[in-house]
Amino acid sequence: ASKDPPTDNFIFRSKLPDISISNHLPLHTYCFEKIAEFSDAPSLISGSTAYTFAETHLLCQKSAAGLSNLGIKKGDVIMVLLQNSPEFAFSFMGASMIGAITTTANPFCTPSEIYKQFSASHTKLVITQSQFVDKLRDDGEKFPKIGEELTVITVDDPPENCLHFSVISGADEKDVPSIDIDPDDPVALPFSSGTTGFPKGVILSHKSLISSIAQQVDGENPNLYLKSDDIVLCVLPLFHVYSLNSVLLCSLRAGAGVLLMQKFEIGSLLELIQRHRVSVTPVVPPLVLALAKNPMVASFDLSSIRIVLSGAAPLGKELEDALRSRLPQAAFGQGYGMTEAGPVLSMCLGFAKQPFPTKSGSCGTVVRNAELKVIDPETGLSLTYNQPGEICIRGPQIMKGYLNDAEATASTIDVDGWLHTGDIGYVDDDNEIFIVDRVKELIKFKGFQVPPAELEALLISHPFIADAAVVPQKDEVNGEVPVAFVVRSKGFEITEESVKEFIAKQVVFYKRLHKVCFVHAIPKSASGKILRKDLRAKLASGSAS
Ligand code: 4UV
Repeated sequence: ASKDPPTDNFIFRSKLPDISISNHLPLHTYCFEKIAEFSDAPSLISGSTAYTFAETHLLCQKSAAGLSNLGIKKGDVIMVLLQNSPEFAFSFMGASMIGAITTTANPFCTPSEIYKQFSASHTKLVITQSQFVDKLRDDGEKFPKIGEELTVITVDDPPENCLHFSVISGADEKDVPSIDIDPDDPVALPFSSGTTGFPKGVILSHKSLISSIAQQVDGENPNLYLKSDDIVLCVLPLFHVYSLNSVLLCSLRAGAGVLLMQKFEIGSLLELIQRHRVSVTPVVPPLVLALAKNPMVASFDLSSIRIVLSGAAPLGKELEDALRSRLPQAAFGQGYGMTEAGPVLSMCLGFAKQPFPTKSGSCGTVVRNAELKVIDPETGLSLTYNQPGEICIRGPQIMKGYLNDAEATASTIDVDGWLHTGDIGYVDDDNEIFIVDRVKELIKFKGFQVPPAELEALLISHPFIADAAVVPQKDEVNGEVPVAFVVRSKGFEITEESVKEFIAKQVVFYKRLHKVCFVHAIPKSASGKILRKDLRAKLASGSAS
């Protein structure tokens, strides 16, 4: 149902003044706009390879030409199914340069999860690693035949019928076709379940991404001050919008180097921070936990770190304080993002060039050139300082909408342009935002999205299961874990272990069930909606078995 606009508006703004944002440009033009100032500085660092900004820009142009030579046209979708690597950036920016759209996908997803994104996005070409190609050949799914109907490019040795990345990165940059790009044209298509239901394609335009980057790193006093001598850690996966936007795209724009890591391993992470003098570390709460608690940290020199940004999931104040005492020289704070919001809603003002004092536990202040309000979820009326309610955001950075889902778009962005986040929070007297709860279905395991609707559909497909509901349970290490309430079909026996296994076979690791509680019925409202609050309360009170 579409949300009625409230009758009054109490709007929160940044403490930083609005700036003029060049969001009439195509994304790649904007990101590389100031490249002459730092063309020989390192841009992408991966293993023993480093690409300067000039080399990065050239390889993006060559990839654009190469994609075009392979028949990719304006409006086409390519899927980037990669772990963090320089080729991720070349592919994404190359696609942007020819007006194509990148759907970023998690290579650790199962074939069926990848197929859903592949088919919903109408992907024309896939860029991946050889180890993931078999997922695109899975018999259970209807992937087109590789080499005949589907072009698959690998960044390492290509398996049968695949092409090597050099086919695109070796093209002549002069072959980039000249394309007219409208600011409202889509450029990125990450998938998110939003406030309800299944993962959906989130349409981010050139204008929305430029606006979001500018809100962070542009202006005389940028909210997130990145300098050309910064090295920014890129350990968070680039298929997630947090890393894509706040790490890769912001660094390209600001001239900061990006240190790419394929996976998180505490020893190599610490060693790399020390060796490359990493100065900015965007992380998620489980990484804060590792940095705050792991004894190995004491044996490394981490004095180069000047900013620790945590986002994508709630961070406890105690944990924040614990890491602060280990890295006393660093500004520590949070960003609050949501894929649909472009993604950043708020950012710690302690990261600004002229920083403001901030409190631990806060998610920062709303970004500049945007409006934030907090509404009473019952009445839709907006609330003032210190009153918790649903956070809504409006500005040029938010998504255009969901791909081919007008209904989901209308229930997320109201007629006045406000995006309803499904997060409950308040704004304090210093304009700092505190998130206290989530009213949407979404579960976040280490910051990864776990959409309950997806797990519920899988559970109900089991012949021995009559009904099911999945809700989050708080967890010290992972933040939240998915727990299922299951009603057995009459006369059938099924164990907790077999339900867990049934799901584990079909989903990426972070969607696995941590507990199954058998019940006689799933509590539902008169209209048939699962009463998730009741189930969450049951778990929290320990009365669920
Ligand atoms: O859609 P999504 O997976 O998106 C994100 C994006 C996080 C970003 C992005 C850019 C940044 O610079 C940054 O610092 C963080 O997570 O999930 C959106 C939901 O995740 C929860 C909240 O419920 C969102 O609606 N969430 C995100 N950040 C926080 C958070 C936070 N700091 N504290 C609590 N919950």
